[in-house]
Amino acid sequence: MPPTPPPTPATGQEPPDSLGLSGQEPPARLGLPGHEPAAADLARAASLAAGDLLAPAAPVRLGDVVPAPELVTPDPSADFTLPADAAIRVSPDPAARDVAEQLADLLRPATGYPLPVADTPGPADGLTLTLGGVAAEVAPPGGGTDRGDVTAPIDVAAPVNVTALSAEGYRLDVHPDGVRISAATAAGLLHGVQTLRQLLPAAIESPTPVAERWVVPGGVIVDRPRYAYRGAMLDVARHFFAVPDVLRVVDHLARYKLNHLHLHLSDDQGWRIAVDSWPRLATVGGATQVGGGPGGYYTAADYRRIVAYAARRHVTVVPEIDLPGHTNAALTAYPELAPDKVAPPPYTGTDVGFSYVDPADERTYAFVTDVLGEVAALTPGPYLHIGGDEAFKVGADAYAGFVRRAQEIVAGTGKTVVGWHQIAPAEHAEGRILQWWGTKADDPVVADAVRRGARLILSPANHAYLDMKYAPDTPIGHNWAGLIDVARAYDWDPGAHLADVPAEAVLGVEAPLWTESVTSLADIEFLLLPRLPAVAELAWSPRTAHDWPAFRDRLAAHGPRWTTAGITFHPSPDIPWPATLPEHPTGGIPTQRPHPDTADTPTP
Ligand code: TNX
Repeated sequence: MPPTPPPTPATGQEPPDSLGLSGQEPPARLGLPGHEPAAADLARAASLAAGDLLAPAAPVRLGDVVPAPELVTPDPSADFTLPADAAIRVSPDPAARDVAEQLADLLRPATGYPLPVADTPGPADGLTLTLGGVAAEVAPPGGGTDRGDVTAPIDVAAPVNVTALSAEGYRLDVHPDGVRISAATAAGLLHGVQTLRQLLPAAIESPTPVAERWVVPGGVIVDRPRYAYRGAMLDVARHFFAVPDVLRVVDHLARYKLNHLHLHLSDDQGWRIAVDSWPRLATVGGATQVGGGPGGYYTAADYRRIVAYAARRHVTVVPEIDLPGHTNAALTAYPELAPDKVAPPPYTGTDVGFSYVDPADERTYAFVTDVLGEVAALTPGPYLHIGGDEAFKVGADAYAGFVRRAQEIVAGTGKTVVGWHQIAPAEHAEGRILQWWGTKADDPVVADAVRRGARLILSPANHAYLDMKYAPDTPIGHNWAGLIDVARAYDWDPGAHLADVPAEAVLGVEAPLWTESVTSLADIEFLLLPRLPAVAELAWSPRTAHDWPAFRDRLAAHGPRWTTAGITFHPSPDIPWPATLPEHPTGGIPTQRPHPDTADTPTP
């Protein structure tokens, strides 16, 4: 008899730190020698007993991964069962070792196994992470990033062909004695770890030990991303979210191989990052939010913590300071920046387009230089986002002049400038990136900016905006760009979406979450899941893998994983969730409550 699975762990509570989901670095590990709870011993004994029995097939199939891997070659005769005394062996490299530690942190809570990490060679009877030590593939000139066009097909017959993988690719080999993940970079290894996590039974998400046979389906996966930029945005300005909430969003990104977190750090309702040279931005401008709550802001230490936590998970933070519009909070703190030099009252509503810093005053450019300089100095990633959307009250020439100078200021910090696609008419700046959030497939002004050298991040509001409602009865969210159920989130092709834009101009895809009506971590997760994995698959998987019925089935298996981990999600009727979906305390739906009127901003 296989061991009886224990009851599903309680859900809805914060998962323990050791699961890597709460945003806290763990103080102590379950399953470390000397710290093992009795339940871990029980789990181990049950697993050993189970190993003596005729092994049933692995519960997960090798191809059941989101986002879909590029190449999957199952070998049902090669399933691997993780033994209680398995070790994790890793190439002697600090970044690879850190990935191995993260793998151990992911597996220890549910298995209760010690899973020591060793960077010495040993028998290949456990989990092995091998850093290929080969040069990462270089993108071709012209910014081409859709590696489907630029690299040779993967040769699965080659022993460990990491040279064919892009910078973030990996190869995962499962055979009866163990699992080997090979990659050219630590980022690739971590993506392989996320795949391995999904190949284990759903109970691996349990924060406490579970009696389970930890079987991994046999065969080989070779995988690499379609786009270099795969992201999500969190608006921490309309409502402020404390550091642990942001770290948990990073965990969700990493789980689905997304590699950029765009933080919308300023807007009319709040300024969310401390700036030493203009201190009142945070202390005065950060003191409220939509609906009039207390707001908040990140100190430099808070922001560094987010950046470091993300970096460990190979996620790059992209900070946005929205200019010249969406600046009411800044004007409450420094009225000298306002066109009429009068401090406006704090704004806690949800209208847009009414505020702006004075583009005709040199003091404004001193402010922009100081702020962007400080944010750049805190940010190791290559990008600085200057917003640029909905400055409705600034004339076209003054706007273009402002953007030109802001772009120069960013260049002076050594960063690459990103802006919402409204900056398109302004002069080209070397390497600039436009984030397109339109709803029509034809945008001649943006196509022209691309001809002048701009690259694009695609966030079509009618597919990728995670603040849109799923359905008319969704309790939070907007509908100005339409309703976005999971099928709609999945139903577009970033490589062919915008007319007159060549595929190689597309750097990648981002799913923004605006938070006018979003007030808690549960709300964030409810809107993110299950749509974020749909966006992730568009950004990561080859177009040839695009297949709604298959995606829907693969995604369904994530419901029990989220519930087991205590993660809220929308149980969308598009998805054939397993009948045995563990009960979530709130049914996964945020509590209905009065929320700001989401009757919506104008269509772009
Ligand atoms: C438009 S998209 C905005 C935001 C709102 C959002 C609500 C963009 C660049 N600007 O200011 O929060 O709609 O969906």
